[in-house]
Amino acid sequence: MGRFVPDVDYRNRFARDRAFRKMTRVLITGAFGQIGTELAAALGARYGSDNMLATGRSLPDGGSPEGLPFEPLDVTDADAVLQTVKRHRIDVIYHLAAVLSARGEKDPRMTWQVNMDGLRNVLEAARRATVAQVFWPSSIAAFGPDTPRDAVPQDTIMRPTTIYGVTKVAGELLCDYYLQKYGLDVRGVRYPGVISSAAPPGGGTTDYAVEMFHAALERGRYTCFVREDCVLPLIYMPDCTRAALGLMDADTSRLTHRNGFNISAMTFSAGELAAEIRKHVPGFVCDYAPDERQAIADTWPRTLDDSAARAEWDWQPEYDLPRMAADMLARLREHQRRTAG
Ligand code: AKB
Repeated sequence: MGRFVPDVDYRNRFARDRAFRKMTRVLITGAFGQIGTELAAALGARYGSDNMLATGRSLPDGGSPEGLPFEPLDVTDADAVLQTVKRHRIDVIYHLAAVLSARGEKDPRMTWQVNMDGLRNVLEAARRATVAQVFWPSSIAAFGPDTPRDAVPQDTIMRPTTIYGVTKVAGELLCDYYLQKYGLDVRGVRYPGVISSAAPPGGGTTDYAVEMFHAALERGRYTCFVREDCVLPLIYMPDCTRAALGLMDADTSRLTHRNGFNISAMTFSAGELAAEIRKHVPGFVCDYAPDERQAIADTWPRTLDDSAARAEWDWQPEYDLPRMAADMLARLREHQRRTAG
């Protein structure tokens, strides 16, 4: 029997029809990571908790986000990935399990296994189990020192110098390959550094932008591992979630690209972030002691041209630096109050 390839009608119905979505079964890998924690909650609200399967290597102390059904899953185990997708009759996969840039430099082999073998296992399982859609995030780390630093075009030189960046470029190409060869509807954006309140990042170069908030509230002081004038593109978690859902909902007929969409939200230096936090936390002191992560940051863009995402699926960020900082601090203070009380 021929393979079922979801056609345009299926995808459009899937994207627009709420009742149809409630019959959609969604798998998320890396469900307890920085992006996964909040994206899993948003997906649970959208598709219904019973239709979700949150996976990760183990259940964190706080339990599954929003109490979503959980199963352990090692994405480097191809058979386990395929069996999980088949057993749960998964329709859509959000594949977020990954090793980030700074940690990746400490163990390139493991980074390749998790990021590349993991992606291939997910795409292959999706193809074999006729999954309708896959979301896989790329990153600004896919660019390198030969890329223009400002207004980076959608299609440009991509020669990253970190193993994480190499897996992001290769991953974008692999996703396009599965689309062209097998008709697998796999979509993705190049995320800037993500700022989140619910779950911390781990092992990234842009982690300072989250650590600074926590340190400001807990100690009133932070030693930042990039320079005061280090400028990088960043995005706040609610925009990060909206980007994933917006692209997955996009009408296929409008998409010229499918993977590796540049998305832009905010750009600021570490010093500008510290100054913004100081408006809410008077007396906050930020010192700067750049380490090896500065060298990674120096190879990444400052600003991105995201006109393709705006034109093809109406991408529009909602948070700038002042709005993000106010919301982030309010959420962290609320969390502090709840855990103290
Ligand atoms: C990292 O710093 O490694 C990530 C990223 C920009 O992809 N946050």
